[in-house]
Amino acid sequence: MSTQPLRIALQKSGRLTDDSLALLKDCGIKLSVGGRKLIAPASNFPLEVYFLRSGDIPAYVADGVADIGILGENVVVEKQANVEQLMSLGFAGCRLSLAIPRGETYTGWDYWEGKEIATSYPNTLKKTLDKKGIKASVQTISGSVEIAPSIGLAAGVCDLVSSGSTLLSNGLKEVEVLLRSQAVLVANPNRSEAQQGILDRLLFRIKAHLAAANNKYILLNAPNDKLDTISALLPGMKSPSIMPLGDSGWSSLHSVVQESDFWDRIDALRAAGAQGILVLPIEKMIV
Ligand code: PRT
Repeated sequence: MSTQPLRIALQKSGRLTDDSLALLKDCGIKLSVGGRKLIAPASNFPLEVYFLRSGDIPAYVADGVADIGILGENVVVEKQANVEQLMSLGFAGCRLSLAIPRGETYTGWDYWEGKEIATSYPNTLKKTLDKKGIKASVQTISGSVEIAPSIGLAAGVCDLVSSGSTLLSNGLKEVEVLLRSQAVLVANPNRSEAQQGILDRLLFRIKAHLAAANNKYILLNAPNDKLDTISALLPGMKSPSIMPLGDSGWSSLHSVVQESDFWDRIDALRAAGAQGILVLPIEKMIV
């Protein structure tokens, strides 16, 4: 009996599309994507891709039309659909923020009392206002939210921000962050054993890819009398590999360092006496 493929919903066209497809490619999954196809099967993995609007993905996954999906966490929160959030994927970072005209003085949450706020995220905004005990009027609009104050539709906006240049060019300033978001993998909570098996294989590959992207392979030379200090700065996956150099009194250390504190660690290694430091990208990392 042939295995039923796992169905994954991806954004058809937009900010998430390229990174979502690149992630599957980095997981070694080959798709026949082309033309205007809405469904693309993988040729070397039991996966079938459905291309949908990202706003529709929570409902499709919750209803079981797709088994899993990739979309912004902001949409998962807003749609309140019955989906399980499996993991963050590290791209499409943004925040959902409140913004007001630059010339206005912001006085904190009380500022919003009795005011009108334009947004495409009414559920998330209303929930936050309720939590803060603020009574404001939420105007739901589906696009070009940032022009609402200048046309007299609202006192402020609640919209997604990444670089901040859209707010700037519309004469607005960010005053509160409601939510920080990135792309996430979600799943229908009711999975068969077979679907779970395919999902586990996919998760294993995604984790290996993300771990590799967040780490670097490092090689360096260390004087033997400094080995303990330098090794302590290189916890790696277990501990560094240490090999004697031809030059007596010196050793070569190999390890893995995290991207997040990479430069601080390099500074500490140099200060501790490390020399000839080489840093290489990692293709995949199985932890
Ligand atoms: O697919 P569908 O049509 O349903 O969705 P969509 O129109 O919302 O898609 P798209 O491609 O615009 O956004 C998809 C996802 O990308 C969002 O749900 C977020 O998770 C994520 N994302 C990351 C962003 C941004 N950054 C972003 N900056 N989505 C939208 N923006 C917009 C924002 O609304 C504002 O208009 O970009 C503008 C602000 O950008 P900056 O850089 O000027 O601050």
